[in-house]
Amino acid sequence: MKTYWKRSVCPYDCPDECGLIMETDGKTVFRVKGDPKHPSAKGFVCRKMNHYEKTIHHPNRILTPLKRIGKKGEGRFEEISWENALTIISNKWKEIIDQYGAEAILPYSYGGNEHTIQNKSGEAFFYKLGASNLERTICSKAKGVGYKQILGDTQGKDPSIMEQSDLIIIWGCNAAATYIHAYQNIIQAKKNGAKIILIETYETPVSKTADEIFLVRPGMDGALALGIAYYMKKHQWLNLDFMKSHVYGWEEFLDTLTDEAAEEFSEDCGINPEQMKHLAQMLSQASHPSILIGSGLSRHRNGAMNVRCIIALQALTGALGDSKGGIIGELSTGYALNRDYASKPEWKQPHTRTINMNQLGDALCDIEPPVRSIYVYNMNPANTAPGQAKVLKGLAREDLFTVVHERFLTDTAKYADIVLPADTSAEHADLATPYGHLILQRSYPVIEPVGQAKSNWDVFRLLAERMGFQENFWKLSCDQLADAIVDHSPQLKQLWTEEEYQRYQEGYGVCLPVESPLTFKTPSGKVELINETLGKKDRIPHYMKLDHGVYPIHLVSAPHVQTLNSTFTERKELTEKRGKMTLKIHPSDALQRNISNGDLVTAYNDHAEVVFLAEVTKKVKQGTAVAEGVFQAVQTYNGLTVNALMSQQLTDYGEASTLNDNRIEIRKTKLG
Ligand SMILES: Nc1nc2c(c(=O)[nH]1)N[C@H]1C(S)=C(S)[C@@H](COP(=O)(O)OP(=O)(O)OC[C@H]3O[C@@H](n4cnc5c(=O)[nH]c(N)nc54)[C@H](O)[C@@H]3O)O[C@H]1N2
Ligand SMILES: Nc1nc2c(c(=O)[nH]1)N[C@H]1C(S)=C(S)[C@@H](COP(=O)(O)OP(=O)(O)OC[C@H]3O[C@@H](n4cnc5c(=O)[nH]c(N)nc54)[C@H](O)[C@@H]3O)O[C@H]1N2
Ligand code: SF4
Ligand SMILES: [Mo]
Repeated sequence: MKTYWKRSVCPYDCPDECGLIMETDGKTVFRVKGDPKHPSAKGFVCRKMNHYEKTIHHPNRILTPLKRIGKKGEGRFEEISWENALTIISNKWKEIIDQYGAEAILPYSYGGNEHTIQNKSGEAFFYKLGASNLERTICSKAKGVGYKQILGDTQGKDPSIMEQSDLIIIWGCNAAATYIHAYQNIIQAKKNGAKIILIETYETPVSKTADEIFLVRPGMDGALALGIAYYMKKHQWLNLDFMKSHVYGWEEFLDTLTDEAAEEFSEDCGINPEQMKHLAQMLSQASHPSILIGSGLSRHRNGAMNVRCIIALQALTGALGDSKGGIIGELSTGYALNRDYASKPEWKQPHTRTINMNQLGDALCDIEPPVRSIYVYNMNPANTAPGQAKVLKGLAREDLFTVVHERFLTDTAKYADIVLPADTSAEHADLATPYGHLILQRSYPVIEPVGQAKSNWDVFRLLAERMGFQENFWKLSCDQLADAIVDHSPQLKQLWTEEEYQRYQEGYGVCLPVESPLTFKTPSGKVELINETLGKKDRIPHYMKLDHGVYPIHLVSAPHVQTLNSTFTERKELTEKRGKMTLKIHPSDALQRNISNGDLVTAYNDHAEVVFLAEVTKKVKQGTAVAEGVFQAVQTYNGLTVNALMSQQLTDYGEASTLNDNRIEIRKTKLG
C-alpha cells in the first residue's frame, strides 16, 4: 500500500488552529502529527488531535442520513437515502414557510468547525431563506467588545511575543489545556527568566508553571484590576511618557481611583491590599509585561467591563505600545480574508427577528411566534448551551421539526427528526482564520468522504437547490468556493509577498505581517481609557458590582484538558482519563455541609438540581465551586450537567453568555 503525507489544519474551536500533516492513501488517514513547517504548531499538537484518525474513522461516525423512529431524545433511527432526507426537509420547510413564514425556522450553530466555508456558508443559506437570525455569542463576545471599547480595531498581539516578556500574568486562561502553543511560549519565557503570575478562580494545570497564584472571587476581576491601578497611581508607578502621548482620558480615569474605592475593591474581590500593591509593583517594574486574558472571566454580567479594566492596566504600564508585551488573548485574522463572500451579509433580510443563542430554552419554549423548525450544525446545544433543562424541554417538543447535521449521535442529534451525516476537516477544502495567532492556512481534502458524509457547504448547496435558490453561488464546489474567496480577498496580495501568497495557496501556514505596536486603530488614534461613545455610566472603566441573590457558592464551569467543549467525547481513551462528572469544593465549604471527598453531592439553584462527585480540594477558593468539562447525558448521574445550573442571562455588552456567573447551594446526596 502506498501512503503519503498531506498538509491540513485543525478545524476546531481552539485558538491554536494547528497546522497538521496526515499520513494517508487517499481513503484512510493512518497517522496525524503537528506540521513541523507550521510556524506555531512546530510539529506538536494536543493529545486530542495527535490521534485525529480515531475520530475520522470512529466506529460511531454517522455514515448515512437517519430518520427518527423512537421518541425524541431516545436515539432510535433508521437509515434513509440523501434523496429522501432532502425531500422530507424541503417539503416540511415549504409547509412551514407557507403557513407561518420563514422566521419560524431557526438555524443554530457555533464553532464546531471554525473554518471559513464550513462555518460561514450556513449564514448565506439562512439569510436567503429569511429564517430567524441567530446571535452567535456563547463564547467570548463580551471579551471582544471590552477589548474594542478601549483599543478599537487595533491588531491583537501574537502570543509568541511573550517569549520576550519578563513578567507574564495569566489572567483566567487555562492555557495548558486551551492554548497550548501560547503555553509553550510562556514556558520558554520562564526559561528565559520571566516571572509567571496566575490570577484564577482555582488552581488549574497552569499553576505548576506559576511563580505566584492569586485566587480571585469570580466576576470580580474588574475590582482587582482597579485595585492594582490604584496602587500604581498611589506610588506613581506609571508610564507617564506613554500615557501623555498615547492614552486618551488617563487623568480622569486615575481621579476615580480613591482610597475609599480601593478598600471596596479589595474586600469584594478577595485579594488583600498588600497583595494588590505587590501585583502593582511587579507589573510596573517589569520592562515588558504581558497579560494573557482568557475568555471565562468575561462570561459574567459585568464581563466586558472586567476585560476593559484589565486592559487599562497595560495603558498605565505603557506595554500596549511595546512589541514584547501588552495584552494577549484577543486577536482576529478575519480581516485578511473576505469571509463575507461565504456568509453573504447582503442577503440578510430586513426586519427578520434575531434570537440570542444563549436563550435557546426560551426560544424553543416561550417565544411568539413559535420556532417550528431548528437546523443544528457545528454545535451541540443539548450539552453546551446554558439553561440545559429548558433546552431539553424545547428540543423534546413533538411539533418542533429538528434537523441535526453531525458526525456523531450527540445528545442534540438524539432529538432530531432527521440527522444528516457530516464529514470531518480531512474530507473537504477550507480556509482557516485563527483567533489565537497570526497564521493563515488553506486546506485541501486529504481523503474522500467517509460513508455518505457531506460537508456543511455541500449540504447547504443541496438544500438551496431544493428550496429553489437560483444564484450561481450555490453551484460552486467546495474547492471552487475556496478559490473564489481567495480571489475576492485582494488584501492578501497586499499583505504578503508573492512568495508568501504562493506558499499559502500550496497549503502552508503563513504569518500575517505584524503592525507597529503604536498603531492604535481607535477614533482618537490613542488607547481610549475613556470611551466617549459609551453613555455617562460606562465611559470610564469602573467596578460593576453585581447582586448574586441567595445562593452562597459561586459556580465556575471550566474547560477540560482531555476534551474540547463536547467535541472528542466520542473518544473513550480521552473521556476515561477525564473521569466522572466532578465538582471541586473548598474544604471549609465541604465541612460546613458535612461533605467528604468522593461523596455524591447535589448542586442546586432555581434552574435545576445536578448530581456530581465531590472533590474536596484547597485548589479552589472558598465560596467557589468548579466543574470542568462538558459531559454527555450518559456520562452524568441524573441526566443533567453543569449547564442546567446556568442562567440564560446576558453580559453587560456583546449579549454574550454568563456561563460563569451562577450561584448554587450544595448538599450531600444519595442516589435513590
Ligand atoms: N482542551 C480544551 N481546549 C479548549 C477548550 C476545551 O473545552 N478544552 N475550549 C475551547 C474554547 S471554545 C474556548 S472559548 C477556549 C477557552 O479557553 P480559556 O480562555 O482558557 O478557557 P475559559 O473557558 O475561558 O476558562 C479559563 C479559566 O477562566 C477561569 N475563570 C472563570 N471565571 C473567572 C473569573 O471571573 N475570573 C478569573 N480570573 N478567572 C475566571 C476558569 O477558572 C478557567 O480556568 O478554549 C478552547 N480550547
Ligand atoms: N459546561 C460548559 N459549557 C460550555 C463551555 C464550557 O467550558 N463548559 N464552553 C462554552 C464555549 S466557550 C463554547 S464556544 C460552546 C461550544 O459549544 P459547541 O459549539 O456546541 O461545541 P462542541 O460541543 O464542540 O460542539 C460542536 C459540534 O460540532 C460538530 N462538528 C464538528 N465539525 C463539524 C462540521 O464540519 N459540520 C457539522 N455539521 N458539525 C460539526 C461536532 O461533532 C460537535 O458535536 O460551549 C459553551 N458551553
Ligand atoms: S484542538 Fe487546538 S491544540 Fe489541538 S490540534 Fe486543534 S488547534 Fe491544536
Ligand atoms: Mo468558546
